Amino acid sequence: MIRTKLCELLDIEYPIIQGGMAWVATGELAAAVSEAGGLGIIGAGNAPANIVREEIQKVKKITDKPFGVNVMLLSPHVDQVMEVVVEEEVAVVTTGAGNPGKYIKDLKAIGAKVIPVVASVALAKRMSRFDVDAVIAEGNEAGGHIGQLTTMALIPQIVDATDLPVVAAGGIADGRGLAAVLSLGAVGAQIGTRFVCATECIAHDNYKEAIIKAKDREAIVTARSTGHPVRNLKNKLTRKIEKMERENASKDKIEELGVGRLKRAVIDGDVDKGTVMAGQVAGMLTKEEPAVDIITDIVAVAEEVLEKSCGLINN
Ligand code: TUI
Repeated sequence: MIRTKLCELLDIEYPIIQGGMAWVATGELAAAVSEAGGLGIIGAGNAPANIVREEIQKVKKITDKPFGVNVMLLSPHVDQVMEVVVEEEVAVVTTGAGNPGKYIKDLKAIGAKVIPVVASVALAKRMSRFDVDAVIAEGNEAGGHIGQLTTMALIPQIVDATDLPVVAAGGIADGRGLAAVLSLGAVGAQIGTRFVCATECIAHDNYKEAIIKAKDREAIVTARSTGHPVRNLKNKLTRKIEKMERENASKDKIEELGVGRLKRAVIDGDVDKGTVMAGQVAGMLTKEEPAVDIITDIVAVAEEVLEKSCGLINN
């Protein structure tokens, strides 16, 4: 059995956290992942606080198991979303795209576990001076808004730089990936893109199909010039953004073009002109399947890989 410190910390069966993907990670997906023994996460994204509350209540109706909310710190609703998370006494709060420092005291006061997503050693160190429970170190292979370092380089550097438990994210989709990041010193993995293809995920079939069809080099980074690089699948929209970047369009113009595009892909199924956020692992994914099958497969393969690698020492 793969049990790590993360399982004790979060009261979960397997050291797997589902990524808190905006629009994609609704209560349905979070509940399914938590029921299957991982930690399901609602992705608050830019959603208003009342919508986040509805998603939280949806999960509570389906499962008694722990779950979390990912708060995207660039959201215009961030303060109200944090208030809802506190009122609803959510067990785990992950944060993305910024420094959650000013919210930590209130979250800890309700007993929430606080786990910021970081993409650099500097932010991990800053977080270790706050009362956080762990960090999620997210490599550049991830989908959505990303940092610079790869998972392979980032995880050991953060493991060495802090005493916090480190959850690895970015580039992990199966048991081989989980085993690999445990070898790098992580206590578990956060997995996003594979869970987009979960049966319980409400993303439009076109979005799931785009990920399943994607080849290895199709999850590209756009909008670097805005300071908020995003990994997404190549399509008409990314070609337009690339053209604008070549022509030195302003940051505002490029950001304006991106507004509403994630919803257009995830909900409306427009995978040509919408933003199809996905990690580099998109090329590995072959099918839609229930969250419980995803978790069972990841755990079984990781156990097999770790057993085999232990055997290597004796051969
Ligand atoms: O947050 C994510 N992934 C996301 S957020 C998102 S919505 C969005 N869309 C376009 C632009 C911006 C946001 C889509 N995907 N992952 C966690 C993550 N956090 N990755 C990198 C970071 C990060 C980056 C800079 C965390 C902190 C940071 O700096 C904070 C500081 O003050 O140093």
